[in-house]
Amino acid sequence: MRSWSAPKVPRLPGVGAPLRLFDTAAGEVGPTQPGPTARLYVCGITPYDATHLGHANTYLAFDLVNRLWRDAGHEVHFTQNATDVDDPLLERAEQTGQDWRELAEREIELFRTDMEALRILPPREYVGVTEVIDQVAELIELLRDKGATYDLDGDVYFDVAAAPKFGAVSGYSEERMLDLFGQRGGDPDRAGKKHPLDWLLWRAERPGEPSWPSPFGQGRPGWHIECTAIALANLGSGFDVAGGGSDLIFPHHECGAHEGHVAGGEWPFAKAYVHAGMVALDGEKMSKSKGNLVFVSRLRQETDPMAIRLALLAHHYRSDWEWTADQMASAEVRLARWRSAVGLPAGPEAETVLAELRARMTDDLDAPGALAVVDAWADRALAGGGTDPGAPALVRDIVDALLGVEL
Ligand code: 5CA
Ligand code: ZN
Repeated sequence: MRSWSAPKVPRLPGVGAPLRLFDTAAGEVGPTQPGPTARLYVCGITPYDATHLGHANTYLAFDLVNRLWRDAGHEVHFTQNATDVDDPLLERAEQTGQDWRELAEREIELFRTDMEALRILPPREYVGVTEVIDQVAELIELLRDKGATYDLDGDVYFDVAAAPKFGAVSGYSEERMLDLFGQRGGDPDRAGKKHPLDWLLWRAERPGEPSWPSPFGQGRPGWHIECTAIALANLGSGFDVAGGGSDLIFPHHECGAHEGHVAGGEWPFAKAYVHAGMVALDGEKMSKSKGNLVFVSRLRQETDPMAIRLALLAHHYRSDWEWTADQMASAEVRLARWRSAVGLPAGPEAETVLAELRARMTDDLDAPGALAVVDAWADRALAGGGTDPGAPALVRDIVDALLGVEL
């Protein structure tokens, strides 16, 4: 599918340090070690409703990864999917009497405009699952040939017993896995499965549901296998970062990692599994199924998207936090101060701002720390300190390149 258009990223003097990130599988912060081209896969939306602030927060986190890698001199190969056929999408289309394809297309288009407004760098490949059903089916065939699948009344399951390292991504106990599996699209209680955690790879056609031909009969892909297939086809296995919100740790990234491992023999499937925290509203995780949402498209009607970006950056990407309207007001104040400061004819020297911002951001994306660095410079500049005529323009470029905020 069409991706979205890219904002310009200014080149900064010198080269940034290697990016360190918290890897869920390792349970600690460690250096990312990409080759000349860093490879990034970020799970995309299930397009049955508009982009909310929780989505925006997650995509912003990986946009920072992208920007910090570029600043360190890497090219970035970024791939993203859109889950344009799945149960929640089909259910919403059915409830509202819409065609599921039209619903998906409309919400994907709105997502593109939200991402552009927030200045999220676009993926090189933006892939709808319905575009790659054959690739997904080929991957399932490969898993079948390795003896990792079985048939249950026409549905094809991954046999968890074929994944010797199962649990290595999440580190969760079996009890917790079972609990989350049931909550997040799995079917632990289905009769006839060999193990409750076995997951669906191919779902045989049900009446009234879309389906495609495959070596396993008419049907459609299960959820996890889509991302494994799209990541493998575009990035290959052993790519640098697999990303998403923390609700994807289990089962989605866990199952995907073992699909990739069993199919390709390489472990780990992604070198690091990186997860953004959950944004809540009124005490509960923002989610399309609960309906407690603040939409980016709605917020953009009354607010500068750069203030939205700043409001999100005020939280560390890994923390869970709650959205409140006053955060927007403080972000607007900060944006205005920064704009005034970079509009001055001179300011305090900015090389240390660059060094400090790089230090904060390469240390597991400490955006709140980075904002404090820019705040301090802006305070000094607005108080009349500093005589460097090049400083305001350099700060403008630093904030643009590393934080994605256009002043
Ligand atoms: N299509 C799948 C991934 S393959 C999916 O999870 N779609 S989604 O639309 O439900 O979520 C899209 C992304 O936003 C995922 O990375 C998810 O982890 C993240 N996300 C969803 N809700 C929130 C939230 N409340 N806070 C932060 N991130 C969220
Ligand atoms: Zn995914």
